[in-house]
Amino acid sequence: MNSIRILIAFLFPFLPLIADAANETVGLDGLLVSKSWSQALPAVAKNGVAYLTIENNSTRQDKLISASSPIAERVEIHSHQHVDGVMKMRKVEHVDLAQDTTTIFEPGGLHVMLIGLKEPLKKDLIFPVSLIFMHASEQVTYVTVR
Ligand SMILES: [Cu+2]
Repeated sequence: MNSIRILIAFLFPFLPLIADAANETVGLDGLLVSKSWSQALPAVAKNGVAYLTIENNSTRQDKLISASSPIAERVEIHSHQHVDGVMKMRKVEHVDLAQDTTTIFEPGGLHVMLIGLKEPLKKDLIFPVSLIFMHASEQVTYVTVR
């Protein structure tokens, strides 16, 4: 069954059916990526943002070190910080994922920055984002636009 899903996902990367099946992915190393979503944006938008949740139930601390997606030219990991009373986005080199913790990427906090969108973020679109960790193997999460 899994190999069929992977084959279909390969042939139709934006097919909603597959995303439903794969919305929660657990790596062999115990990292659970879930609740991946993005905000719909006008077609003129050049950049978008994705949010997700990472649970580290593995036996060691880990780090998210990078991300990529076919929907954007470049993907960065960002945080929001108050600088002189103004919220500013800042690129972070990695996100620490301590053992037995849940890290939530959410509006006003950590987010996956999609720079140079190749396709508009229309409601109900689903696109893959690959997450690269220091220890755990790479994981693909399917982001739903809402
Ligand atoms: Cu950002």
